[in-house]
Amino acid sequence: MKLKDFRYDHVGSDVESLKLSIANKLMYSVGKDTDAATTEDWLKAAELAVRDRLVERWMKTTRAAYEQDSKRVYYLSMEFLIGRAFTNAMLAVGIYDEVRQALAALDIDINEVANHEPDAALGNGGLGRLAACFLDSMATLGIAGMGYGIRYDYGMFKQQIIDGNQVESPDYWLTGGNPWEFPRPEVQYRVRFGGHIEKDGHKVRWIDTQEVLAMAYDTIIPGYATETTNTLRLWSAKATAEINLSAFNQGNYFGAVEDKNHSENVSRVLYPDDSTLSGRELRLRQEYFFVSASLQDLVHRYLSKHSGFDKLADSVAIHLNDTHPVLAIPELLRILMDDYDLEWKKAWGLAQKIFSYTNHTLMHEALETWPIDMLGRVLPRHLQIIFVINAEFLTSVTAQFGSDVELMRRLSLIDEHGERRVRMAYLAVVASHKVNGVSKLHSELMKESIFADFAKVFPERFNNKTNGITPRRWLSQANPALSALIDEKIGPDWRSQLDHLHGLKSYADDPAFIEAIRGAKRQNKQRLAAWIKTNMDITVNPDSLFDVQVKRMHEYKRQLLNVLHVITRYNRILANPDANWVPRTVIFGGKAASAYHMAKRIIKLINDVAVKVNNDPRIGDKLKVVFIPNYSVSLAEIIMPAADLSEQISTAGTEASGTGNMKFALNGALTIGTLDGANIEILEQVGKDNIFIFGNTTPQVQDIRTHGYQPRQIYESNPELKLALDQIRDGFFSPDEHGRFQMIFDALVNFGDHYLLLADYASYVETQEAVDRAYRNQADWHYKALINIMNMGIFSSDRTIGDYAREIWHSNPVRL
Ligand code: GL9
Repeated sequence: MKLKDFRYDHVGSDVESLKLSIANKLMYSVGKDTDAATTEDWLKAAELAVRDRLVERWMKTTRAAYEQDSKRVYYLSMEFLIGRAFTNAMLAVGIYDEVRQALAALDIDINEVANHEPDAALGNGGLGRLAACFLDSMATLGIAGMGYGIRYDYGMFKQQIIDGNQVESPDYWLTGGNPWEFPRPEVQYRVRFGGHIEKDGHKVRWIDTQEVLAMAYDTIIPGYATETTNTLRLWSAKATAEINLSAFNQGNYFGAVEDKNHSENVSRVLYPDDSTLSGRELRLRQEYFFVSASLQDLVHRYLSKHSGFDKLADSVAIHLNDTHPVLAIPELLRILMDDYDLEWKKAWGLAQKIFSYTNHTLMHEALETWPIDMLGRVLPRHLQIIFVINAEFLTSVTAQFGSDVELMRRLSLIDEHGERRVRMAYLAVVASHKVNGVSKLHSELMKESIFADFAKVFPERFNNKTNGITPRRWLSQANPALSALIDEKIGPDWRSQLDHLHGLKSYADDPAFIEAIRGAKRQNKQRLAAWIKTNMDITVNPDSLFDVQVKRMHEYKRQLLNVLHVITRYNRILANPDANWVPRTVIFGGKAASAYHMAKRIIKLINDVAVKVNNDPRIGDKLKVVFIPNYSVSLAEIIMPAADLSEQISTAGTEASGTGNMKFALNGALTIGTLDGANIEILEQVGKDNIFIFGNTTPQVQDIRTHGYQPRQIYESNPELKLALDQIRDGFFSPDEHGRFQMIFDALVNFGDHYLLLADYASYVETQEAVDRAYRNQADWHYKALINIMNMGIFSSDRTIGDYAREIWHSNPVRL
């Protein structure tokens, strides 16, 4: 209904209006007096005031997308690692200074309140953070994009370091309420599990199911410097019956709430896994839960504007962020066939036009498969649909390639080795019109390895979309010092046109500008040093080289190689204390999956090495080691701008892309890295003189492996490496428990060193020496930093999303 005289107060964005709004929010929404208001209360009041400035645009975007019948892009992802929203929202609307002044007039420091906002940590690492950057870019580019995911009650666990060990505790991020979300109790869908199927003529009925309700919560996603404002819709599970009344009436209160709690578990907690997934049924249920609600929702939205499904593929694109949402494929087919009576052929034709899929890793453990038994028990109708897809697919392959039993076995959606399992990545490839990798190298390797046979069957499907990062959060918000310098020279437009950074080239020969770049870096290093002092009581020297490796803890990322260099440096300093050492602070951060013992042991080793090095009076400022606990998006915003050196040292061929590598370089850190993932493309942009590349290349790694790699020989023949490894083994860093790191020694020396650390050690240490030499010439170092900054334009997620929109989704911006 359109109300003619519907009026509301348009909220102004000048300091006075904001001040009044904040006061009103504190009073009427938070319900606090200024005397009693805590920092959290002021934060909430300010957030609600800022949120009001988004709502009008949000309505406008939603209305325009509907009226123009814009093609919708649905980004399905199990993870959205958004971080904080407050500062991002103010910068997007362009009211940061006004809010700062309004708060100041109320005697409140904007930084103080902003630092009280909890992170929305609904993701593990790069994959989830990429999804968050993509939402930002879709909104900024005006694409009618909507994210769909799960509203986990508990996000990524909190990491404490106690006695050098990782200790996990739950992250109940919703305790103080979440002002950025709008609960939509009127938007609920039934999601069914279990039961069995029954044939009724040619109709299939799925009956005797258990049900849970999915309720929508909408989060506003502001575009930068545009009115376009999109939605992230997250689903929360609600029991279909509040409590079991008859149990309750019989006095069994706990029994009465048990069922309710059980069914609501499906959205309780994010799986804190990096690639290795414990194949638990709850995870399968989570995946289906959000996919089913999302598909019902988008079909419902489509039908509010159309009758019949002829236009579905023109109106809807569904993107699968990794294999986690792949059940969307059989779910769409089920809805179209069982609920709307479409024929198989028609439904399948639509699906193939609608779905596209991104692969984010080649790691075997991360390629999801589900046992047929489990799938048949939890989702019998979907399993049956998958069998039909497989049969049709294999028939078409036979028609094209003749009957080749081996080929069929390799291509089948069902893995028949041992316990039969469904290969979700294969299902994604067969049903999608486009399949992409996330860097040039990864996209090539994908076609040679996991999808080699599919690349022959569907050569036109495979393509590359190199990842990107949003310059709003990762430069403008995280690094005000550098942003101000850039603004002075080329104006503010780089925030939405990152390639404008090329314009800094005119200042590359201006010593005063290089000196200013150095000053901004120094300021950011002081900011981080202060954080470390306050939170960890460690003093670090801001004039030392900040050498940083922050990312998930994983053997393939080779934090251990970094440790081997630290130990070697320590030994060298002791052997030659009076040499002119470049002082270094080596900073680590990252979480280990809770069941990943080796990764946790590596954390302990880093901390034991830190204790040894930091307390050795002979070392002083020459070397410090810091493990920053609880690495998160908001910590990354402080850490990355402070880095001089960015450690991107994965074994060549293992890191699909990396995105931290881009964030560091954009903030003027030089990379020390292997020719892996997007490092290769960073090298292409900055040139070999402005990056430190070392180690074996992907083909060399393959070669070493096929010719029988002998890490023990390398260990025996390199005295410095041998010393470091022996120290690790013999309790030099763990005098309280000598065998603590035997497993690490064994993995590297006796059990094959799967990630080739020893093969790259010499080259890495040598390249670290080159880093020292370069750092001695500060003017030249910061010149190189500028070359990095200047050439990062291509790594804007706006470029990435522009490519997806043009080449995969075929979507155009909404006109406002
Ligand atoms: C990852 C890759 O490992 C990264 O190299 C890549 O940059 C990102 C985004 O494409 O995806 N794939 C993956 O499973 N994770 C990645 O980071 N893991 C996590 O997100 C924990």
